[in-house]
Amino acid sequence: MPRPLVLLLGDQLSHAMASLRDPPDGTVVALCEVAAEGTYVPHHPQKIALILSAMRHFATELRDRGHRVHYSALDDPDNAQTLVDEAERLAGLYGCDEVRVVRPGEWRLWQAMRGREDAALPWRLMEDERFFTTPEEFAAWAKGRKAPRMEHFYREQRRRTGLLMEEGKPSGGQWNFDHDNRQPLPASREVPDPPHHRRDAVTDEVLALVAEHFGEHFGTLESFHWPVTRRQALVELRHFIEHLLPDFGRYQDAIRDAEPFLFHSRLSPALNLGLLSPREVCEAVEREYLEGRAPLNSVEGFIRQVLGWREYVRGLYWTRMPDYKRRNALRTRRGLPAAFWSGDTDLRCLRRAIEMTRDHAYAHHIQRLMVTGNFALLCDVAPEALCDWYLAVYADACEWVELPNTLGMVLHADGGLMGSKPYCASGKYIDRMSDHCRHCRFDPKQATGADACPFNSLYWAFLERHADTLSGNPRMKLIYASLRRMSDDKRAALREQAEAFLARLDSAPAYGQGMHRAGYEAPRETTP
Ligand code: FAD
Ligand code: DLZ
Repeated sequence: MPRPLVLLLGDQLSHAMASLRDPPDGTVVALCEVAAEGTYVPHHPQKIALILSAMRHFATELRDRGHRVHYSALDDPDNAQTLVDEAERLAGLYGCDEVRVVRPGEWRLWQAMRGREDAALPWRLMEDERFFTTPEEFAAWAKGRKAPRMEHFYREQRRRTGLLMEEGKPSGGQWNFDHDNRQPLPASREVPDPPHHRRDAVTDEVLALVAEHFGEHFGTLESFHWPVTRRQALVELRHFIEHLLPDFGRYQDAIRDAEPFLFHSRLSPALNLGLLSPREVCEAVEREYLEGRAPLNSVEGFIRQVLGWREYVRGLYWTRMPDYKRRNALRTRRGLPAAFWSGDTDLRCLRRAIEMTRDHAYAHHIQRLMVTGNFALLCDVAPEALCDWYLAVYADACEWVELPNTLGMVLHADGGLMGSKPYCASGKYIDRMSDHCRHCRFDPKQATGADACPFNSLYWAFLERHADTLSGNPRMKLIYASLRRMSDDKRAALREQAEAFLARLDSAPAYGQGMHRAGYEAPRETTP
């Protein structure tokens, strides 16, 4: 009979993990806080606090369910401070003869663990069953397809799962209701406040620990509000369904200067950590449509994100790594703009996206894609610089989902695998979808001159610079035709304006050192 040490990672906090099934007598379940995971990129302090607090709460749940649990705290004197070393140290301590672990969410750990499958103390890697699709199933679907597009994958997923299907046909007669989902948010429309979770002693202790050990990282801790238990995650899900889902669709692409969350679910951290399963979330959302409480455009829009995009990016990640991470189709080389760490920029939209990121470890999808992402794309920021930033700063960040979104969707660095064209846009788009421009010193209607919105000249100069790679793309034909129709003088003026802006753009020192210190104050009163 094997005597395993089951290593549960900080984003594997589900009782349904394959490694917890039918544990032989003497199994030890280990959760290990280690410095290496907190520093391989400078994670936002809220992200670290979320993971450590959720791990500590989950360890208690495991003990309550009768598991024998070892919890390595970050400041345990014997802690080996890397996941592999600490698991092997504990296996020795408890006389275990193998280490069991479910596929981690990042290639670097997968590789390190696979390298130990034949070691004297063997590691057994198991599949992560929390997703609708395994990497093997994704590979079978993608096989032989020249362009494995998300939309085709998504339809297949709908057929496979039966979600939003009626008699073999998509509910409402269409697969996709995106055309209904692009409305700006009227100024008069109020947005419900997110739920406030009770901060217990465990979370308070973790917040203090994080402030002490990771206080130099970018990001504040004061507004920490993430759900750290399944119970709290279920409160978030209920809140989303009751207060936000009906408007999720129509305002999905909207941005508001003063509000970070709008009608977004904020469920990604709970989903990625394992506190909620994607299946239960999709089924709960589908029920709202079936029972007439939410419109189809919202329900389909949400299910497409979770059943479609989320699974699709994971499939791409696991079937394309490690080469995927080295892709740089536009051959860009600029370092990360310093403003990504300091927020110090006159571009109001960029400033607000970075401030929200700093204060909440969150920015919604359109801010990530069309503000910070679009800006980095137009400035030719190198994939590795931008990917490290996104991986560090969001509470939901994990490489399997961050990398395809950043390298593929934002930077088009995978040559068009994730998206058939780059999501580049001028200031006009930001003006249409947000109220930022009203608070900005730049004018989105001007392309050159001292008051012109920098997104405008950057946009045209980007298209001109990358014409060799992009002008043949059928989806970019119209825009390149507009560029060609411009007079030479106008093109030259746009190019000069963009070049002057880029020449003034500072690159960040390594990881924004000294940019910000995350403080932590005594606990405030919170409502349950
Ligand atoms: P909602 O808008 O409420 O969407 C519902 C759910 O759909 C999300 O919780 C998420 O699970 C899923 N989802 C939506 N869009 C995507 C997408 N493009 N890819 C995968 N899942 C999606 N998401 C992460 O979970 N982790 C990341 O590290 C991450 N990095 C990103 C980096 C960039 C550059 C971009 C453009 C997007 C990234 N996303 C990432 C996807 C998306 O922005 C977040 O999932 C979303 O903003 C989370 O907020 P929410 O839960 O309120 O989402
Ligand atoms: C992100 C993170 C952090 C900050 N700390 C820990 C930790 O101390 N222990 C742990 O098991 N996991 C942590 N994580 C999450 C891991 O980085 C994550 O499991 C891998 O990146 C794979 O997804």
